[in-house]
Amino acid sequence: MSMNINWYPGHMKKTKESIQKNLVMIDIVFELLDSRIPYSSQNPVIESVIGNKPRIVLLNKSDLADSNANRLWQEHFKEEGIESVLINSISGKGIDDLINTTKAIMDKKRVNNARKGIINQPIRAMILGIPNVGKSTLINNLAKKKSAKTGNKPGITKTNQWIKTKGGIELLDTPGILWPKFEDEEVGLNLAFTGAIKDEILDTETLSLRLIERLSTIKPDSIKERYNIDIEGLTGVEIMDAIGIKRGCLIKGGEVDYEKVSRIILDEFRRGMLGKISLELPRR
Ligand SMILES: Nc1nc2c(ncn2[C@@H]2O[C@H](COP(=O)(O)OP(=O)(O)OP(=O)(O)O)[C@@H](O)[C@H]2O)c(=O)[nH]1
Ligand SMILES: [Mg+2]
Repeated sequence: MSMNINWYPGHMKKTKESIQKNLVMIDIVFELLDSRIPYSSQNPVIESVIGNKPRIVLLNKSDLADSNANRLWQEHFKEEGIESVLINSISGKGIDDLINTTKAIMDKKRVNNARKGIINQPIRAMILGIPNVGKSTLINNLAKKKSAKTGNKPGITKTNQWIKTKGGIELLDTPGILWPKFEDEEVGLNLAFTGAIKDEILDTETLSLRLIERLSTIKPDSIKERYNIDIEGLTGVEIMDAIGIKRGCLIKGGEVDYEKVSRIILDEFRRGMLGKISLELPRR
């Protein structure tokens, strides 16, 4: 599986350098991960990108993940000495927790500053994450009002570089887009299932078949309940046939339209219609 389409070594180097330029201005990094795949959705060299900057892991799309798995991931990060917060960037759930955690981490610095006579200094943060993990959605939710378009057109001054949020936190208005992992097939599939990488990586039918196979192993009820079919003893293709028939995805001659049924399965999974499903658990 080739996933190295948009990222090549020169691009990664430039990305890292431009993020590091911004890091100089900030106090803390909000590292956005997908709660369903916290391992697969983490940039492979995040530590070397941010150096010793404080960070909080934001387990985003937590509404789509299994709540028990969410808890296990939080414990996992805690064991690694990393603060994590469960977030739903659309509803804003978890944002208060994020603000409180940020303040707690930065409190030492605030006390030190106060000693030096520096008071009311805002905490400055920036968001980092791989494509599609929810960076823009979170920025919009944190911004009290819709931030003005700045862009890099000539004549438009970048005045809105910092977005004021609750609790005296200022957020850099442009997130850092990091490259995803592309070392193994399992990670690649996880990224593709959740929509982090484009469907072109793998044809839709194969991707959907792999998802069905995965779900029938980790959470067979998700398929049974959503499509109202008994999948016991069925192969992946037979399950797709059954879903195709249920959904009327048929072409002339009564054959199942695999393209159509594949799209339905992937789309419904990504929108959480098959339930709250975590594809990864912390490795022990
Ligand atoms: N269910 C759910 N969907 C989310 C959440 N956060 C973001 N999304 C959805 O995920 C998709 C991607 O969100 P964006 O905010 O565009 O992601 P991004 O990281 O800015 O993506 P790029 O700009 O491409 O790097 C959108 O369809 C969002 O609505 C969340 O917490 N829960
Ligand atoms: Mg974006």
